[in-house]
Amino acid sequence: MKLTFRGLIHSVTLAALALMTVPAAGQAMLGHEYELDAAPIREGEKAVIPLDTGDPSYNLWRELRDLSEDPKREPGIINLQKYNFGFSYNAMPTFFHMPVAMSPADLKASKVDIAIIGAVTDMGTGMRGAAHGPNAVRNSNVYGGYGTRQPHLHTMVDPLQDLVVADFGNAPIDIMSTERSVHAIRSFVRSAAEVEIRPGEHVIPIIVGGDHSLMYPDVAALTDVYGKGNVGVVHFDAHYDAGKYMTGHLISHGMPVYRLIEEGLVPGKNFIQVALRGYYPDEESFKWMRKQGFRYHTMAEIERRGFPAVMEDIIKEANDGPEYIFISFDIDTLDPAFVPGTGTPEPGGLTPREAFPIVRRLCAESNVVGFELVELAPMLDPTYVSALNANRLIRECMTGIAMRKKGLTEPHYLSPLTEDDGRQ
Ligand SMILES: [Mn+2]
Repeated sequence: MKLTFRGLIHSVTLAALALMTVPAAGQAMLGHEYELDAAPIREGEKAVIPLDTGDPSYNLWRELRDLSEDPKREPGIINLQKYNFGFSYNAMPTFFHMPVAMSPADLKASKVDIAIIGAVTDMGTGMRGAAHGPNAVRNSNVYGGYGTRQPHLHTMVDPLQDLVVADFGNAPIDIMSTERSVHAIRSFVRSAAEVEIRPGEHVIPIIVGGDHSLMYPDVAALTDVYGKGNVGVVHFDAHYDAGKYMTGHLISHGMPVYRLIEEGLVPGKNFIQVALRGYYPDEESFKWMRKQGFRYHTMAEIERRGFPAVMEDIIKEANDGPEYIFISFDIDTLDPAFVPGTGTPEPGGLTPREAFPIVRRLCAESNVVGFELVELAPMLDPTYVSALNANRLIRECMTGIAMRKKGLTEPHYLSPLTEDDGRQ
């Protein structure tokens, strides 16, 4: 009998099915003579291994160090740099070499506009390594000095001079558990965001992750400050991150969007998703997103219409919703050519020249009260490019925030000095 390729596949499939239905005696041959969930539980053994809440170290990771033992000082940010100027690699590696704040009292006393927070979670992703994102960003200025003006050339605005920016340290994390960490992260982010530096004006937290499970506590913290349902999310990501559950877990880097909607913190209509591509979400999930009122801009739409047109829509939509905006930026939004250092790379993404202006413009042209940069996994990138792009995305955000505080909120403002050479 002549066996076609298709016929061969069919035969193999039938053979596999036959093997799957062989009687118990035949299963030994496959090594499946036992069932994995039927291990005997004998006296003294535990069917489910619980947490030992009586362990004295149970909450050690979230216990704040007693600062009263430190030398007495007035509240305010502390500059750790010794010299007036120095190359980046000679500086203490705080975020952008900015001073540190040890407590909310320091943020308040120094009227800190932006508090940058590290969050070393990576238990919520299959490909670990995002826990090293914060320190990679702290070390991501390789050239250039500190202590001098570094204006953003497109706008000639220097957020590090025009704003008070501080490194607020890292959020408390139980590195064994996403579930245990999220509530502590929420409290930590809230402790910064609730500080009022001028009447009606709060500290803006920028959270550097860490995996995307952070979106849940980060947005929740802002709803604690601004009210449930009052914070919209512009979510840049290759993936929609609205899975309901996986292997019984209700929070991971694939589920924060669903959690925020399920718990009523952010209505679906206040989600704007950008850069979705690859193989997920599936048809049913897209239908669910439409039912929730999501506004989404996939790479398919960007392929058809071009990024500039889509960028205008995103800005309009951000200003056609709740009063407060949070930007959640998964670094896998960028094409893997620019960010190989991430756990779920997806080809065909945005270029830096597309991503930078939309982040800057959202921060200048809409009321952004928080930003997160997540999923940077520097150990997956032996080069410097992933951290460099992460650094620049955060700078674009800070530049936009500085522009807004200076009143430069006109659509797509660029400096007349640098946009062209002045020839008529
Ligand atoms: Mn994500």
